[in-house]
Formats: sequence, C-alpha cells, structure tokens
Amino acid sequence: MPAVIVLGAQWGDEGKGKATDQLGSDVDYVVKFNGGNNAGHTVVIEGEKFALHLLPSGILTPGVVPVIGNGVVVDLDVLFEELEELQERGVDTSNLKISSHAHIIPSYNKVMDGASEKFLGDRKIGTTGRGIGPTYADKMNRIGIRVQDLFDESILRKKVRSALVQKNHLLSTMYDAPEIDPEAVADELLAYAERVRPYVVDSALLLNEALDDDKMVLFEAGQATMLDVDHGTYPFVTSSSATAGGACTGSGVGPTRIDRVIGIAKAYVTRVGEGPFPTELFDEVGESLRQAGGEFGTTTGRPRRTGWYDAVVSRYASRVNGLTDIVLTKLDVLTGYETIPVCVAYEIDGQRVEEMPDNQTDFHHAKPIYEEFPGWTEDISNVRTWEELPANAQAYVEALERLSGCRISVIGTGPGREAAIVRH
Ligand code: 2SA
Ligand code: GDP
Ligand code: MG
Repeated sequence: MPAVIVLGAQWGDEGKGKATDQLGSDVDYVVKFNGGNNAGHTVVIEGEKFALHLLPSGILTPGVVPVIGNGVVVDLDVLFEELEELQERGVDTSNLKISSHAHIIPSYNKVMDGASEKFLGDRKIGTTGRGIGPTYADKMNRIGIRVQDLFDESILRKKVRSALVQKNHLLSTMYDAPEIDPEAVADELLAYAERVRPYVVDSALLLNEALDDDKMVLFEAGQATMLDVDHGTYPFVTSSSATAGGACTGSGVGPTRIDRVIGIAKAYVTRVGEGPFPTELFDEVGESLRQAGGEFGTTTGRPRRTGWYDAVVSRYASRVNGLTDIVLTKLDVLTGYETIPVCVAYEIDGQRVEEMPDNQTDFHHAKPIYEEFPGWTEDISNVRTWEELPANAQAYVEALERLSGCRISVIGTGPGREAAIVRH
C-alpha cells in the first residue's frame, strides 16, 4: 500500500497523530497537506508526550521524511519553535521538506483572525486564532505570500504591500485597529529566508518520484471531514480541505495513485469551537467523557464538547472520502457505562432522516435517534487482541462497523503507540 491517506472522520482530535505514528516504521514519507498550526496532534512514545501543531507526526519516526505540502499554511515563528523544541528533545528534524508553493501566515493574519471573530459576534466560528482563515482567504483572493517569495525580496515587498492596502483599510475603518507597516512585516519574513531555504523543495515532484520508486507515502490530514470547507458544517468549519480530495490538491499527487483512505473515528465524538453537534451531551455524562478522555484542545487548551458516536456522520465520512478502513480510537474511554447510545439516524422537523441532511439548516435542527448497546466494566487498556475484548465491547465495535458502512481495521485502547488491536 504505497499511498495512504489518514484523515479525521468526525470533528477532529480523533487520534490521527497517534495513528500516523503507529504506521511509522513502514512509512517513508509523511505529508501534511492542509491546515497549519491550528492542528494539534498528541503522540505518546514510551510514556513521553509530544504535541505537534505544524509539523507532520512522521517527524517523530527516525528515517521518515516529513513533508509540509503546498496545501499547508506555515507560520514561520511556529515552524522554528517546534523544530527547536524537538531538537532539544533529541529528535532528528533534518529530513524535513517544505513545499515552495505553501503559503505563509504573515503576522497580520493573526490580527485579522481575531478581529473577524470579534466582529462576527454571536456568529463567531470559535477559531484557534492562528490566522488560518485569513491566510486561505488571501490564497484564494490571490494576495497570499508563498514560501518561494522569501527568496525574492522585491517581489515579497510588493506582495506584502498590496495585501496590506486592503487589510489596513479594513483595520482602520471597520475594526478600529492600528494600521500595519508593510516594510516591517516584509523585514520580519525576510529574516527567516536563509533558515527556511535548506528545507524548501518541489514537493510534488519529490512525492511522485517517491511513489515511482515504490516508497510508502502517508498523507496526514489536519482537522477533519466535518470541519472541511466544502463537506463540513459550513460556516462552522476550518478554511482548508481536510477530506481525501485535499490530499491530492494539497500535495500534487493525483487521485489514481492513492491506495487506501483511512478514517480515524473516536468511539464517541468531540468538537471544539462553535457549530451544530447533534449528539452533544450537556450533562455529567458529557463531563465524564471529557475527563476520562482528556478532551481538552491540544493547541488552545479549550475544553472539547463531547457526545455519543454518530453513525450518520461516520457514514457521511465514509462516502465523501471513499474510506477503505476506519481506525476506531479511545474505546478504552467507554469502559464503565451501563449502556452506550449510538446515533443511527436523525429526527428533523418530525421526520426520520437516515443520511446527513444536504441542507445546513436541517442539520441544525437534527435530533439524534439512538440505539442502545450494553456496556462493559472491564479495563481494556491492556487489551491487544480482539479475542481478549469483552463480548459487549466486541458487539459495540461490530455495530459501529455495520452502521458506519466501513470496516474497522484497528481499535485504540490507550494513548500509547503500542495500545491497539489490529484486526485487518
Ligand atoms: P480555524 O482556527 O480557522 O481552523 O478554526 C475553525 C474551526 O476549526 C476548528 N479546529 C479544530 N477542531 C479540533 N481540533 C483542532 N486542533 C486543536 C486540537 C484545537 C485546539 O487538536 O485540539 O487546541 O483548540 C482544530 N483546529 C481547528 C476550530 O475549533 C473551529 O471550529
Ligand atoms: P488528532 O488531532 O486527531 O491527532 O488528535 P489529538 O492528538 O488532538 O487528540 C487525541 C488524543 O487522544 C491524544 O491525547 C492522544 O494521545 C489520545 N489517544 C489517541 N488514541 C487513543 C486511544 O485509543 N485511547 C486513549 N485513551 N487515548 C488515545
Ligand atoms: Mg488534534
């Protein structure tokens, strides 16, 4: 399986980082293809915890080439902070490659992110405040700054000036904020040019040649299907393509070269930020999932909203991504519940609806229709084989498999690299 996509099947934080890391020793390249340092992947290796934001999780595996693809937005301060932190902890980061086409998050877009949220008022998105949305907006609006611009001072200055004409107008007239000096921004960016240069490559060429040589390439998504700008709960989404198609546009590898698409799904659901979430729990059960699962944002520390597994969402994720496998994570967190409800369909304005509603307003009205499954009390955190799983846990996994429309190949039973049951 030379080209594999790993992506989130829900609203993020399903454990993509751990899943990527687990495939680690078989993998030659790990490519991040969307998002930026809004992502937060926690990987635990021999009890040591690593939280990655901008860098692909593959950077933790010796010998793997981590690649920041063209679809990513790069905050240069964060890039070097993360690299230095890993180097201090003894991780070899010298293999990193960065696409010359990737866009840079200039400091002004963090200002714009905050200002935009403030002015949206109660329609705010609940962004991570990292400047992600404004940077993708600039990309589409063709006023973005790319990594390659760092190596042409005159072009870079022109681009920063023209981007800031519009933004300074907005800042001073609408946001009542001070204007930003384009030359100071350009100086800030140029100061990084020689530090970035050794990492910069034509990543589409690199990856296609790697596939020609039968190397294994893993594409690692940031965020998730339901946060995808096209297929998610728009406008309560991130601004990039977090679904399988994004792996192709965000890396320059064509869809005919992809062999497997693995969706990571938690055994329950979480969401950070605003937006609809039909199975959300507002009671002490929701709080118990949050505490047992350690559900706090890896990037911002925000408490994550929690709820029961939503099979309608999983079926949708299977469909829009063409999933070949699901990795079900955090089954261990469900130990101790007498019964475990699973959302199998929605009730929308009095009607039973089996599939994800096409209309966003309908989704805001969706109420979960649950099927209840008997729980188990055994601690499963040391379980490593299917046979050792309690019968009720097996039945729960089999039900999710049937309801989600995709086989469940791996089951996570703890945060550590080794804590998993491999079925296929
Ligand atoms: P943005 O900043 O423009 O991408 O925010 C838009 C929405 O996307 C959500 N989003 C996320 N949801 C879950 N996890 C993410 N990464 C971090 C983590 C989040 C954190 O791993 O925990 O630490 O808060 C992530 N990144 C973006 C965001 O909440 C908005 O709803
Ligand atoms: P990502 O953004 O999808 O990479 O996920 P995060 O790293 O933000 O959040 C997932 C959290 O769950 C991390 O703290 C992981 O260490 C942890 N985790 C992953 N898989 C499992 C599992 O099977 N069981 C438990 N208990 N924790 C897990
Ligand atoms: Mg995360």
